[in-house]
Amino acid sequence: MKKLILAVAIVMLLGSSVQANLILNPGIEAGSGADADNWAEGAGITRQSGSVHSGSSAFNLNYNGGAATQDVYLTAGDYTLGGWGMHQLSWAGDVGTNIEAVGYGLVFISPAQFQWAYDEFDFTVATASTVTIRLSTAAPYYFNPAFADDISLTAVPEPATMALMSLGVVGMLIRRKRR
Ligand SMILES: [Ca+2]
Repeated sequence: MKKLILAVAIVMLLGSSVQANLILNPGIEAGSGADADNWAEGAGITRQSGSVHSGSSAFNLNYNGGAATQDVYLTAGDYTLGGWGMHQLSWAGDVGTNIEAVGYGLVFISPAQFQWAYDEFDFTVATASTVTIRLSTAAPYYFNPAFADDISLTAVPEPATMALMSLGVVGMLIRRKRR
């Protein structure tokens, strides 16, 4: 029974390692002043501490159409890109945060004023390549910036891989019992 619990723990550990976040500095915590580590900031984009989803820093994406970007090398497969967005405009619907995998799609987050909201989308990379993750303000209005925090890019574990890993662990257990 102990071995079975161990086996389940191993499979869960392997599964979670497959789903590790591929974004560096995903919570915009690391950096120096307005400059966030691992991200390239366009004009007016700042790492700031006035409005955050978690921790002590997040991106202010400003209102001038600029963006914060990070390039990630992805092998072929399915991925989920998500994150948290917030904006300061008193009406929703046409202002918010774009979280984009350039060339693959984006999710537009437009909650009520000052409310943080999470959203995500799935995309498929056909051949291994470098993909640019881009955070920007949608339909910017003067002095009504949008914000972004806690960006997450994870590989979607293939059911076949998970099944094979489980079978392998069960096989090891059966062999041990026979000895
Ligand atoms: Ca943060």
